[in-house]
Amino acid sequence: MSAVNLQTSVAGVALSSYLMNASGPKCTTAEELNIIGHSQAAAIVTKSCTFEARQGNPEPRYRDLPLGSIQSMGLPNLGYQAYLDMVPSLKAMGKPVVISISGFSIAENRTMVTAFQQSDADLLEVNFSCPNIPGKPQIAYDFEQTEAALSQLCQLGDKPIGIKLAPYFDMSHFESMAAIIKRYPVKFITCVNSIGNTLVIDPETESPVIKPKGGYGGLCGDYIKPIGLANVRAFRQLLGDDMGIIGVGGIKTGSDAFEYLLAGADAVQIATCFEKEGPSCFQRIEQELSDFMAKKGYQQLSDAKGKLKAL
Ligand code: OXC
Repeated sequence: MSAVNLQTSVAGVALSSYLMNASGPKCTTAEELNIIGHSQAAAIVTKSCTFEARQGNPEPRYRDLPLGSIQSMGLPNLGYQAYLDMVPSLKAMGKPVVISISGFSIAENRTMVTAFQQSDADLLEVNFSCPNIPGKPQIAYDFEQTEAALSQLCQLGDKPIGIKLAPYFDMSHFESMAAIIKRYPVKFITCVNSIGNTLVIDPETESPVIKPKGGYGGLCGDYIKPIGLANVRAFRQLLGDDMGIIGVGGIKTGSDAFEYLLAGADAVQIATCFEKEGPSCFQRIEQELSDFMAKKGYQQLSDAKGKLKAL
């Protein structure tokens, strides 16, 4: 259907196109995952699971904003066992299954990674960067903890392990994280998670727009696209062509997706746009990306991947 060939792969797993959902909105229940399975998304990505099921943070915990959203969901999910039980029915929909795992300790992550290593899931994305759990700082900002976790989680089976990273803002942080990643068999990275602990205030009510953590929440959507692009670009340069890189942050058009391709992403994930528009966004953005690339005379993703031009 696409004039341009949008087939790609991440960590050796073939994808029929460049776009999938992010572990974020509308991917928690079997019903929601079924909708993704029947959409044009190239893979089914689950909501980050924890050891036990969670209701998540108190409401209101999500607010649409003019250029995106702020949220502090607090990892509401069914608990890892439910997703483990769901793997066969998700796989039956005929596309790769990406399991997002977000334990509150290395021991919990070990247990969950071990369990999913023995399942038919295709990729395991360990979330080191949820900003919304009171009292649990993001592992991705603690380089020692990140290293301690990777040293244990990468040896639990042959399925490709990736990590979902927090947004970094300093070159030295890109370099430190890349050096750690290189020491372990991490097969892919997903960057970026929301920008944590931002504050949106309603001047009429004189309060924050979300309740958890006194209003501090993860900023998503257009606001964070330049940060997502910078993280993908920096890690592509530091980690080389063999690292799988999935870009996330503010993708809502084909040209947004194309910018992530130029920065070096192998695939992209859609969060806020999927939340606002629903599953038709995957086909629309895919078509827009194909049209945009066709107009430039490109035939496949590799024609432009990582080929950001110098000024
Ligand atoms: N990042 C996550 O990893 N999780 C969700 N929000 C976010 O920004 C959540 O559930 O709070």
